[in-house]
Amino acid sequence: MQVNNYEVMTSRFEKFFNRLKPNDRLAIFTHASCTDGMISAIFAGEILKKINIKPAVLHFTHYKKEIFKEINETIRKNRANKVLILDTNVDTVDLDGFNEFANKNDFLYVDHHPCNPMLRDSEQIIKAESADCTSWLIYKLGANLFDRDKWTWLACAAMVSEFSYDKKENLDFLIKQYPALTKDKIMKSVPGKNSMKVGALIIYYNKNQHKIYSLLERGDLREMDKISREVADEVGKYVKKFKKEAEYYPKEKTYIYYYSPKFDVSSTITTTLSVKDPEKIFVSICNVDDKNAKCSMRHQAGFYDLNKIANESVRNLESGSGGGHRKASGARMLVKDTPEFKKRLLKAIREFKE
Ligand SMILES: [Mn+2]
Repeated sequence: MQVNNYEVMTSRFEKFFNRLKPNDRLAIFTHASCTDGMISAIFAGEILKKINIKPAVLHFTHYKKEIFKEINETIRKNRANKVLILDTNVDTVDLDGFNEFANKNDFLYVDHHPCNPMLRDSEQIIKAESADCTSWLIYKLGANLFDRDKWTWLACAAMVSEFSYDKKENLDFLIKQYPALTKDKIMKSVPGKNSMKVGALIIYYNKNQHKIYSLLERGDLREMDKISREVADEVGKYVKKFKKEAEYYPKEKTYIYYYSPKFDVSSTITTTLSVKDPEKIFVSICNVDDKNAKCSMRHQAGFYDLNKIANESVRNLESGSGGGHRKASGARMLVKDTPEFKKRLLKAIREFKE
């Protein structure tokens, strides 16, 4: 059940942190590769510093069907007796797993993804509306628990990246901090730029979440600026190379480019190209590691349904998965299957023109 009352939420939040004891072993789970997941964990860490508790483990995780296998295993390995779950939508992805976990553990779950209607409300759950991103919730509900002034800039960056400004009260809060900010030019505002910088850190240190955590925790803005410039340069470099080096299929109006950027910027690159040339289909294929490849495809004009096309192109491929939205979609497959994937992709494009 979604909770909309901040007094109720604050009381649940404070109760959890107030019952932590110095010798407790706390496991924190948060959403990996996500600005909100990362900033939520930083704020929780600041609260814990205040009460002299060092978490036994901080674990970054992705949504998946059996997420509680991973959570339970991590709890067991780290002998944790208290658990904090942030921004991970676990009630929707694995409700059975959650219910079983909830019976056995002392925990707090803070999240803002649409609530599973079957989720039973409890003192240990804070499920807020979507516009109240998890970082914002911890910032707001933790008013009595940590020195927030130092962190307002980062809370605002999270709010921009999660579209929290769609709610009037949240937009008002942002404007109070940054009077020049307007909703239609929000990405040009200070928190808009900061959200891009945090996003660049997440792309750059893709596989090393703890490194991102420590940079943000230290507030190393110099390093952040440097990295976001480097990420922007890498995007710029491949946007230029793409049309020159990609294979072009005139009948399918499709560019396919197989390349290896220094870090995972392929979705930004394909989006950038597609916005400029909306009638074409842009396809990036990049290796994730020696065995696995990922593809991102974009087509703005809407003559093709990329969700269907991505789905069709990976059907029955070993470890293949694909889908997304009509204009923006993605797929994963084994590196050895990329030639077959390309063949199927072009065939699906020919067949699914609407
Ligand atoms: Mn979130």
